[in-house]
Amino acid sequence: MKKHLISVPERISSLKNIIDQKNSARIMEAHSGISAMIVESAKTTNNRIDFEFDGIWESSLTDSATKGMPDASIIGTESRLHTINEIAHVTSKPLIVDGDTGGSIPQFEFLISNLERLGVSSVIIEDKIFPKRNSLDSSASQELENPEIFANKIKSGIDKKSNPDFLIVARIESLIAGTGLKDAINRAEHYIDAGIDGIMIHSNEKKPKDLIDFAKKYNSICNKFGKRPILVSVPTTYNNYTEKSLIDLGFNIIIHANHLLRASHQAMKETAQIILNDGKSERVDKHITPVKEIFQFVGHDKITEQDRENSVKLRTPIIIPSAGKDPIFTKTPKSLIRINNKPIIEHQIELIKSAGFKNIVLVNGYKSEDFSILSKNANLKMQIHTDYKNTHILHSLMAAKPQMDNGFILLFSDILFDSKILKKLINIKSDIVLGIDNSFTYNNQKIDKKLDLVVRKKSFQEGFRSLNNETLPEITKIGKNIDPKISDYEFIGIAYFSNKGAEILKNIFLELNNNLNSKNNFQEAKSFEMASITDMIQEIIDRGYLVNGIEIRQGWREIHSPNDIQTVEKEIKSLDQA
Ligand code: SPV
Ligand code: MG
Repeated sequence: MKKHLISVPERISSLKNIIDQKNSARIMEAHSGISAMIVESAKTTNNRIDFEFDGIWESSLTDSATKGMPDASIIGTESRLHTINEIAHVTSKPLIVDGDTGGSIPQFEFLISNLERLGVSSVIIEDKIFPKRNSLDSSASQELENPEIFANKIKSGIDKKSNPDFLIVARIESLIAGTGLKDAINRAEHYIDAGIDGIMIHSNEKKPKDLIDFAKKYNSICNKFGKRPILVSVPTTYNNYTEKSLIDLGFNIIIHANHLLRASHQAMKETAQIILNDGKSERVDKHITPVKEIFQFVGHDKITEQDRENSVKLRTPIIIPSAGKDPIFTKTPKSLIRINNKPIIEHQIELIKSAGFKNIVLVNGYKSEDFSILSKNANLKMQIHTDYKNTHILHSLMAAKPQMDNGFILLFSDILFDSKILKKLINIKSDIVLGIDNSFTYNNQKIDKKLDLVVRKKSFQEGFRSLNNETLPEITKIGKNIDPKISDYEFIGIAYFSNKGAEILKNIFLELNNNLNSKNNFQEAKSFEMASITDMIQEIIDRGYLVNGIEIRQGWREIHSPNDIQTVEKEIKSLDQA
């Protein structure tokens, strides 16, 4: 599940913003990280409009019950803050916290500063005496606080809050304690006068006549003070009232205060019972969430994905074939051409390291002694390809055959690239993946070389869907002699071979190497000895193996001519200045 990032001040203001915008908010209870994530991810559609809950209620009843305790001021502030923190960490919607009585003034002040620190949008405190009893228990004795004393607590809270958008709501318990509507109105006046941001009028009746009367009178109560604090309802017992009917009565916040805890209690009880009865758990499978879905929901998949990525990075070498003499840069091996006074290979090593890879194999041949300047590089292994004069790049690559057991990444010696490309390649679950770019199809720049062009498989469905990130193109043709008009991409000189992909490559290479008939006209090359890597990839495709491409849009440069050096140096300079 996606977790959105939101700053603490933004989150505090988010409830007020919602009410300012639409005058009402629908709030759902949560008592743990996972239940809060369920609230946050719940969605429905009505008349093509999407609906979600506007925020989360952190309830004293359900937080206490989750800890196996009654809701009677037993679970302390520290423990409640622990739950709130857990919820705040995995969600981003507004949080409203049930502050019980708020305790003494210093305790209330401590609570407020902690709630603001955690990004909570609102606290509701009830005008009962500590230790309070849950309001839905009509057998409990409900003792009310003196309204003046409670109003003083409100004033201290308001002085204490540092963010003006943090809403302090006073919860009137007159209809719970049986002191009636008149007492409720009197208390409302005290609390509004004290500067409260909202009033919650509570009732545990199924037909809450006094509560409805209070709501109807609320505007006229407020008129005297020239302001209308928001009005809050918790319709647990009068739940035949729709949110809309309560909003029509003037309520701004509707809180469904305990339903997820009650739902999970029922489901847990039934599940435990069935397993106890059956002596096995098979029968509950259809009633419970599959482990895989829980993994996905709490982000376990991301962790295993990360682990896989790290271990692939540790064991996958990057092989850079750089043995031949370049037809343009004839004086020095291509890898040692300097860009901003540093050999390309050193730029490549830096990029590879920054992507988290540890092993680099450089195959050299022509002027191999010149590579001694790199001997201090701990991550770099040199592989000599002695027969570089009579062979081409495929044979240089295959000189590193012993390093291919865990798969490898092929990197051409003349490519500078965005290090994210390497990460992208290894995250594809395919055995042979080529980095491919389609910018040549719309780049009008004059191209002074023959590109390694790529054609992808076109399928019947393609007319109906556009190609997006999730669809991996399957490569059917690759080479320099393909007509650009029918080509879809250019191969960027970076490819991934899994251990299975490397096995396919090694076997075909071995077979061709031992087969005298293959020596002539191998794919686009004059002979197998002079084969390029794209010739070999075409051979792999022709033999029926799957070769995929991953679209890379820009983020790489090939150093083909002295002109390219100037361009890249300019680009690096402008990046450094930016
Ligand atoms: C809670 O959810 O803890 C409340 C609402 O305070 S009630 O249970 O109705 O008192
Ligand atoms: Mg409560």
